[in-house]
Amino acid sequence: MTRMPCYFHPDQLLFKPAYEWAFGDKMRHSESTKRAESIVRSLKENKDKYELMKPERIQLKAIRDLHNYQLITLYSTAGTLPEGKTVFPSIFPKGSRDYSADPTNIYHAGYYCFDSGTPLNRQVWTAAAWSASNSVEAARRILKGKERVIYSLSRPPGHHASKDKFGGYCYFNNAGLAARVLRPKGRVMIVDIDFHHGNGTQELFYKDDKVFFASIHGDPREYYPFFCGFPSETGAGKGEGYNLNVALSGGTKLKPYRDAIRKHIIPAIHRFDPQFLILSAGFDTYYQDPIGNFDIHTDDFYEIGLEFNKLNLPTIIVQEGGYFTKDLGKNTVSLLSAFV
Ligand code: SP5
Ligand code: ZN
Repeated sequence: MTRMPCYFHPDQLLFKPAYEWAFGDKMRHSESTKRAESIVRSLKENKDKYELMKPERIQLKAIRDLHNYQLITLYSTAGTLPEGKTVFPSIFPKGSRDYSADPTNIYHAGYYCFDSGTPLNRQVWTAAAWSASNSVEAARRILKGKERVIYSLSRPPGHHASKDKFGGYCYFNNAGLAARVLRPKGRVMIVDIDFHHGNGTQELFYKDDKVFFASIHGDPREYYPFFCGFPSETGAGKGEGYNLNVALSGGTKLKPYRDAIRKHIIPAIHRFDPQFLILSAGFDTYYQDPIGNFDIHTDDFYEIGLEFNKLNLPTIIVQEGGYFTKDLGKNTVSLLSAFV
């Protein structure tokens, strides 16, 4: 039996965001290295099923297929910050004026960002580039057809990042980069099961009829990212009908969650008839998660995984959120085990 390839690079751990600003308070940053460490530990405990591998380092060209040059330049500017210095974007220009920003000036970061929870420091570029390398390598490998399912331990996460903006702990859109690799070879379905709406991924493919984005998440009237993720957002132009949002209230348990997947997402997948599936897998739906507000338990992730494994598509599972670090590894392995 071949084991499931799981991509991860140890230099992803060099990035250690110390704190964040949220709802007016300064707090310990949720997106800690403990997250990846917990997952790596669980994968190693199940060596018979999962094979940890290091990716090739992503080329600038592959990033530029999705993100604009200014955003990339900003991260390399962050790479010149002194050790230990953190910059939080805090000025966010809005409206229709023709602003100009300079990505070589770190204090212009707010132009390329939409929240104050996503710090820049000397290590962010290295970690984000390796995080993206995992999903791109997974996509290239899935095209070879040897394995049907590959896992990308992407950390920092990606689904809030768009072409030209970062935020929500996300710098490069790892799932989007994988989709970009697969798209020339066939229709790509992205299903986002993170607690939060994947606003970045939605934006990237909103006008695209070759990449269908579906997300099931906490109702944005109540939860981050607040201003998008509504069912009325169905795509635009050629992409009209190729975007689907399912918003659920806080406290949702497995049964209504799975019913919503079966009622809304699975039929959309069958209609779209994709050649590839990318699962943006966040685990902040876990009942103990400090940020998410659903009532999903460890064994439930296996049940959720089964819904997608049944489709029998070439599948890339890309790590997104999940902040109850003690159980993150076992929750991840619970989901993955539905695919082995
Ligand atoms: C990838 C991902 O899951 N990003 C989530 C970004 C959420 N940002 C808002 C976090 C608000 C933190 N609130 C902490 C409450 C502690 N009780
Ligand atoms: Zn999330």
